[in-house]
Amino acid sequence: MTIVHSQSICGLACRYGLSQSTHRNASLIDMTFKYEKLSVCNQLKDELGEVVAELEALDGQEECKQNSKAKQMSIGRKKFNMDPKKGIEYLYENGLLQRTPEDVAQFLHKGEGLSKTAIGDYLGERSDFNEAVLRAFVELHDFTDLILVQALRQFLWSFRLPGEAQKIDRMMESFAQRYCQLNPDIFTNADTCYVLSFAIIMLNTSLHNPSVKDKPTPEQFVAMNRGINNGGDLPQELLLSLYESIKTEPFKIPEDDGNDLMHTFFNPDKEGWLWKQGGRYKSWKRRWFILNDNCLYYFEYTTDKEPRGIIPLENISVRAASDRQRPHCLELYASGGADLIKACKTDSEGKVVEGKHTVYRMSAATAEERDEWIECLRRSISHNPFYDMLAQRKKKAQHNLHSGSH
Ligand code: 4IP
Repeated sequence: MTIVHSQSICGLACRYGLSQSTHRNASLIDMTFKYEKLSVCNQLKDELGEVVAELEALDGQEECKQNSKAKQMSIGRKKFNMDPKKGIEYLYENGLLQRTPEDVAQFLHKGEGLSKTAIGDYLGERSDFNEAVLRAFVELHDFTDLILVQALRQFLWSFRLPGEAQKIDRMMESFAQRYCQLNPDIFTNADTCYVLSFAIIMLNTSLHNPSVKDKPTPEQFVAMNRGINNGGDLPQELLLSLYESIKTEPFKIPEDDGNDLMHTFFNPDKEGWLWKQGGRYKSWKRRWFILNDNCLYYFEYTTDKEPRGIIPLENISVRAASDRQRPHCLELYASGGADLIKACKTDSEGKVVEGKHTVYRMSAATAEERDEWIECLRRSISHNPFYDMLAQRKKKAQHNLHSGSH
């Protein structure tokens, strides 16, 4: 810039026929200088104008680009909420997401504008890629030094658990592994963490759902979780602190759309009066039945807190039956070779004893009611593979000790 400037002054002096002596004329030099400055300024101004115009044009393009990216992102989110797979594909195609599990996991974890149901569905999907996304997603949660309830609160808030048993299983397994990885000294294995996580979710339901009449006590909660730590018991203080945490603060779950796990546990599938025939003595008693959590409960009165009997719907089938004494009968019978149906009841002295039924025969008020019960029972028996998986997992958690010690 300095060089250009001095050259221009010489050029100007020549152009105006100014001699060296005239150069010495201060005012002329001053004038020349001013002129030069003006000229350079004008030149710069022009150049600047061009640059500004160019920048403005670029800005416009960038803004346009950004606008269209933002628009595409919003379309992608909407697509994702309607069909997660299609939404993700759309975001890839428009360069808004990289085809890596980590990038997709980040996007889901951030969750901006995304439906938690859709996130849950995508994460639970069975495919190598989705499972890798699930692992990356779980890794974005930091559960270090959190008690299990707090970790579950955080995890279950980031998406909505889908209703499908296999999906729940995969997600909770990843959760348990991650929790144990970050808190290696609490459980002897991830299965224990998994089983206890479910015990907590169910406890939450039992304690806070008004339709569950039978609220477990802290002692019952401790008893329910006996032997799940490699065949040994978890510290009682730990179980009591989990119980206390759930009792004082229920889980905050993403809003219910009627298809999640909480819904499965919260809402009885069916309830109503039926006549039930005794096991050994075939007298008929009118009982209030509630079908829930893959179990059939019966009560003497609708307001009773304790059921008289509980029939877990495992290894059991249901069919219509005819009876000489009662109309519209249905019966539950043991399938899978067992003679007696696995059940428990409270006897006349108030003790909990095993049931003595090879068949539970019930009579409904109308044929329609009988058919409804049969249908609901069938659905409950067949639709919930989750309980089998949980039972298997529990067995594994209880027997790891034995296999581990050999
Ligand atoms: C009883 O008959 C009742 O029917 C019981 O039903 C029944 O128990 C008993 O079966 C049966 O002997 P009595 O009242 O005439 O003695 P509930 O408990 O609903 O009153 P279940 O097992 O059906 O609950 P057994 O198998 O315990 O004899």
